[in-house]
Amino acid sequence: MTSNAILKQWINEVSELTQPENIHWCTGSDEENRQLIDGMLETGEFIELNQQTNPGCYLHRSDPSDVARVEHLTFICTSKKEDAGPNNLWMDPDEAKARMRDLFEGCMQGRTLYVIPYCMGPIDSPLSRCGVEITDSPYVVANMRLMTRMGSDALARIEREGMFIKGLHSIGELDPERRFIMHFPEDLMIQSFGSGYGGNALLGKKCHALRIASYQARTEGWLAEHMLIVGIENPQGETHYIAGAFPSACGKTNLAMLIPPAEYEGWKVWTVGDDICWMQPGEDGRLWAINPEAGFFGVAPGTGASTNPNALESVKSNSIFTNVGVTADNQPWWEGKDDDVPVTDWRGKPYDPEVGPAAHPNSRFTVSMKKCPSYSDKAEAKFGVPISAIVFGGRRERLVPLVMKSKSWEHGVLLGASMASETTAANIGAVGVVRRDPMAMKPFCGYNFADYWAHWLSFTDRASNLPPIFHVNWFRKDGEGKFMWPGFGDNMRVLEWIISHIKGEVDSTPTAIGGMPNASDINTSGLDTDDATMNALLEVDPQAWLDESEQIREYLEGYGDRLPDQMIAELDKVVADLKT
Ligand code: GTP
Ligand code: SPV
Ligand code: MN
Repeated sequence: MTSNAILKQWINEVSELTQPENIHWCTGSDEENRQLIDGMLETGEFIELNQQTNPGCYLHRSDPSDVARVEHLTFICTSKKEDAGPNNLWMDPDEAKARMRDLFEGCMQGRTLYVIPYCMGPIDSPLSRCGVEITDSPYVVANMRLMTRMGSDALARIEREGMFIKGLHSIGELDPERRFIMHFPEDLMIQSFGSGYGGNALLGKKCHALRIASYQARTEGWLAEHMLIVGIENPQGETHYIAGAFPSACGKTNLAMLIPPAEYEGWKVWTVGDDICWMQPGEDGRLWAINPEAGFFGVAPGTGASTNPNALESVKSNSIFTNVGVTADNQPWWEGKDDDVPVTDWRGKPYDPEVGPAAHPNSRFTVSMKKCPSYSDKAEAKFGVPISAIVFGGRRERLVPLVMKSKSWEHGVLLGASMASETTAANIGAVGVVRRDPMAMKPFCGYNFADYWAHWLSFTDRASNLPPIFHVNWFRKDGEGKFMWPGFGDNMRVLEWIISHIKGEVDSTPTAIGGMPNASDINTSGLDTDDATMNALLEVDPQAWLDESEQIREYLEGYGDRLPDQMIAELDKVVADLKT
């Protein structure tokens, strides 16, 4: 139990409403985890994988209708609709609470109510924030144990500080018609019903660490972002930390743990975070960042020895796999893993390539960050790491160059706000459709994007030594639909250019849309990418950018009077330059 009266009272209220058979306060101990796993093996929620080859690894098959986030059922419930903005679905808080009350009523009968105290960020960091998730899903408990600092230490901090986010979750009947993910930022509260999957159910992740945290960050003067944090150490032992925002399933995990190409002897890559970054100005005027998470909930398909060997190594043991296929000797398998042959698909049916892939495109692994060979112990640093550069990027087949540098912080904010990307399987809905995804936060910003951009712009007054902002695109395709840039570990070549540029070792050529590298300054030795391809990857087509700028303008104007004037002023400058 707990000495915190508010927590005690809330648990009582929720258990009266949901009527669970038992209440279990999670401590996070190994013994507790063992018991949870044994229970799930009995109910079939966990399937044991080959314990010789994959010790401590289990497979979970989610309901086939419950395989990704549900943006169309995710709401921001602020008292004023305008505060949620055109970027969010909104519902009146009273109406939302009444609806959720109906859904939660009696929903835990015959089930155990788990109380999960958790801390987002290092347990002793002043930048960290705590929450309590109530759930009736042992799968959620097992995942939260890997993804957050969960259990007794977090509860002790909550009791010390008296502050926590209230997250209430039930899988309900997993009925897509009775599924809602509601956020009440004014009450620091989350309510999620009817899904057991990822961002819908692990409430510390997108619901707390992005939607609620971004709302808090705005009033408190910091940033909660959908960003990886990676440290690049050169052979002289100097490390630069880069924060990168790419939309869901667009390469954050891969970039966070890349292995540099053979040409980069003596360079090291350190993984601080792969999905979420909380940043705030330090006394030195730089932005300092922590990763609020403790684990990876990574996309499985495409994770292989040539693309992401560090991820592959991380998930050899003590990992949860959700919706992957299985081989004849009971090992987890997904498209892009290796040459093994799956016998069972993610639904548990005999694998038939005619029917579909073995692994669901949004199948995932869950594993503690500490298992990653490139894990940085700076992930536990109380004040985080200083950020040398911010990188935005999307999945764009055409137009957007491999890399460019913003002209100023304000122009960088425009670059972030203008981001667009092809949609992916991380959300239920159409895949491959280009949509605006500012700062990779379209599904995750807990308030009006216009106010969010104003908040970003305000950092020129908050921090004297802001990092430069870059934009990258690993996903350009040629006429035959093939990726023009090798990507993955070779993205190191672009990161090296970014760092050299920050250090003043290489120049960029100013263009209307930003500073472009000289092709010869990007190290391509050992690559078979020819000069023509490099030039195409770095080319700026003024007419196409004028068209793009018009679409950006139309999008930004959709935010009406609340849009900061500076955004249009920056865009006007780009357009004027494009015309000359
Ligand atoms: P979320 O966890 O959904 O936020 O995704 P993420 O941004 O961490 O994406 P992740 O690194 O898991 O990559 C998603 C997919 O993109 C995987 O199938 C990768 O194999 C693929 N991918 C990642 N980086 C690259 C790259 O540089 N080039 C290409 N072509 N594909 C990439
Ligand atoms: C994303 O969709 O951006 C993810 C996976 O990182 S989820 O946890 O489902 O949000
Ligand atoms: Mn993500």
